[in-house]
Amino acid sequence: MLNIKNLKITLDEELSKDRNVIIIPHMGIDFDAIGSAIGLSLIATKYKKESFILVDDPIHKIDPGVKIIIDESIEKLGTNYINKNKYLENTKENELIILTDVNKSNLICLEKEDLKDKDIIIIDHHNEDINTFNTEKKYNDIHVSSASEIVTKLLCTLKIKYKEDIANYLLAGIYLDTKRFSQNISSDTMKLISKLLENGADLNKVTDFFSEDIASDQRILELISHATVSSYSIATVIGDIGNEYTKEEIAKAADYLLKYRIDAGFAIGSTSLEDNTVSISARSKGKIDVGKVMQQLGGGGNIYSGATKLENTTPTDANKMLQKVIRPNFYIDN
Ligand SMILES: [Mn+2]
Repeated sequence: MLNIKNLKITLDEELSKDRNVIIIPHMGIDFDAIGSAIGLSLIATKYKKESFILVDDPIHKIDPGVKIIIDESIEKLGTNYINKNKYLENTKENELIILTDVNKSNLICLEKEDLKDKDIIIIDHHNEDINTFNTEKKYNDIHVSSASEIVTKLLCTLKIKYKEDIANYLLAGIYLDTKRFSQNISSDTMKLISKLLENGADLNKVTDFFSEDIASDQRILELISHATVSSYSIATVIGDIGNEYTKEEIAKAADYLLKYRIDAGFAIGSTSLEDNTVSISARSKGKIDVGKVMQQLGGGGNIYSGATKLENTTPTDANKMLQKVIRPNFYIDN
């Protein structure tokens, strides 16, 4: 594994070659993945290399704040984005792949095969497993707060100047992965946050990216308004037929149910109308093992939280299946 100085040397070498750069964040793109990816595309630009950020998440599944950053970066910075099909159509043998905020093939939109002869650099802060790409050019430190922290450090090491927009995106990445600056902060993280602020980052703008989207919040409240409480003090909400929800919305609805005087809450809704996929999220206050309930439906979790995804069904039928497997024996004796 590389240290930051070796990573600088590696980038120096790899970005001096005549090639395009493809920056790959994880699927389910979040603030850290996008912030670090945009920072890396700036680095590629400084080496006069054309770079593309590979994003293949369906637009409606992208967090609204992340979507704002993507749109802003296109408009203000001219950042290039590419989807999976476009990438596969135009891929060139000698291109440089940089994975950021991810190191595993099962968490990106491409197959391991697609990258088998490619030059790959990994910049990450996650555990590795059998799906991790095999490359010498890897900077993966699980003790660092975020990929955005690593890229901020890289910008400092490479003495690359950047504007306030990029400072904001990187700060948003650190903000997310430190749970609003409350976890996993080292003195190095603080120094780099300070650098970002010196470069014009504005915490008000960053927290704005994280604001709830009114439309999405209203959909969750709409879901909640249909809640029914069955026997065993279990609340269930079923999404409108023909309405598509994100997994996060379903999860938030289940979270929300626990505000009420119930033992457990289940939220059910279509997450893909095209594939007839229905997701169920389950939350419990501890009396019911909702992980076990979700296991009965092919999912999993623990006592307090669980989820499953059902194919080829409707929310109504998914609810029937759910009600059948909710039995008193999932109550925990105490
Ligand atoms: Mn991260």
